[in-house]
Amino acid sequence: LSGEHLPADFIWGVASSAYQIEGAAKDEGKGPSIWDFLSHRVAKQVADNTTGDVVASHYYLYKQDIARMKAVGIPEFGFSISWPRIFPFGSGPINPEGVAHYDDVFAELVKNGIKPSPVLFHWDTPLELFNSYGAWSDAKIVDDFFNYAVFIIQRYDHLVDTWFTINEPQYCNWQYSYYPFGTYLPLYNNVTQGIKARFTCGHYTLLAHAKVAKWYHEEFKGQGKISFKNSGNYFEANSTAPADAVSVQRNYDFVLGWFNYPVWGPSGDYPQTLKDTLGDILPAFTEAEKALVKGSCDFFAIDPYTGYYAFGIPDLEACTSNSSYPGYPECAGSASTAPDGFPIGPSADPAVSWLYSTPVGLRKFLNAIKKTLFPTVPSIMVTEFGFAEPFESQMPNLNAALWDLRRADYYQGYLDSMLAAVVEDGIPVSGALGWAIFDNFEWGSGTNVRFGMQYLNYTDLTRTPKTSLFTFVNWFTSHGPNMAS
Ligand code: GCO
Repeated sequence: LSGEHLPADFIWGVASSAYQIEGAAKDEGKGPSIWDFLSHRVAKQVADNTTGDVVASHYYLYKQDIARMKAVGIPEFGFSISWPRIFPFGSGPINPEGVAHYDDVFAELVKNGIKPSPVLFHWDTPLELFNSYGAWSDAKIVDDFFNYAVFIIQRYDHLVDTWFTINEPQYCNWQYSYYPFGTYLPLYNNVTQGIKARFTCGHYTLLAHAKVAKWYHEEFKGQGKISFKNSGNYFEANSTAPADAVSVQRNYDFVLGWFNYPVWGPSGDYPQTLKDTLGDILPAFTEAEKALVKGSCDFFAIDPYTGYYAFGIPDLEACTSNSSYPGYPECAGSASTAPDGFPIGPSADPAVSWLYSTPVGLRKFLNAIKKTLFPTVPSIMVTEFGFAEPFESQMPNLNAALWDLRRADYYQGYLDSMLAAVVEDGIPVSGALGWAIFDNFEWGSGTNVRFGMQYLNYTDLTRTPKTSLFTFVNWFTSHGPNMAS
């Protein structure tokens, strides 16, 4: 494959999200998000008690970050727009400082020849929407999200080829609306209520996405493509036992089918597995809603994050394909976690862990998506992939961290695997965004977990390129379409 190249219109670059890199959490008119609330709660909601208050201060340092991307030749930057920076209360008055900020970010990217691929929502739900009506648990969120999305798209679409409405709806009721039980926002103290909250959140998330997508294509007639980013596992039967094949399909139904069968399937409805298993816990689409959701994505986007990903709801789904596993068919398996606290799998599932999966797992996953799960998708974009070196925050000195050879090896292997899927298997992969351009706030794991291709000093905010940044960029130099080979 050494001389092989990706298609001429292949998109490559890096991905990020507002709350994880911007900082300036209370500055320049920004309203609070649910994550400002979560990360500041007294009970340790974040493993190392860090918050998104400062992180990389990308809000103030974006010009230098963009200059660095330009300097190494990165052609595309995936970033999310902070909804509460634009609408501090989620709806109603607009914050002019927030708008001016993103005007400048887009202008700086364009000036440096870097394509923006914005995500409208990456989990930082405006806290006011949560306080006033429960955010994603209520149909009102569909119109509030539409109002926000229309404002942003009308303002920036002329600069954008690729829009994302929602980041990883699979985490509904996990990361961006509320925690059903346990440590975060214990709104629900029983499994059924928690599950109902999760699938209600998912329902309104899908409708919110679809309403924007329909408007984008049919009214606004936008010139770009639009989709949402999935997070999901590659699942593989652990044996030839028929029960394992059934279990693998159930896993896919609960992780990817949940949102993508309505979009890419024949009916605009949820998979039968979910309807049979969940009963009236799963909201029902009206016929009009099915028509809205069906076909509402222009391409399939996947973050092949296959760390510990069982939903932990033992009585609802066989989330392991290992029928010989003592816990079968329950999900409840304890994820193993790395020394930095990041779940790394394998847990109850033989699912290939994102962190320690062999790169061939990505090739198999891309084949499964296109050849088995959603054959009608015209193309697939890998919208996040990366490696959290479990020992990086414990390194004795900066140089030890900069030699991130396992992350470099990870990118080399995954990119080769992706190329093989394109060149040898004919899978229509349209892009790849590495996670992440520099270390940042990893949600419940805090800043102790480092995914960056640049090392971030959280005290003086300096960014220092790691070995993996050059491995990542050089790979595209020899295989990519955007740079002379
Ligand atoms: C996710 C989010 C990112 C993560 C990244 C590493 O997949 O959880 O989209 O915000 O930081 O994927 O886990």
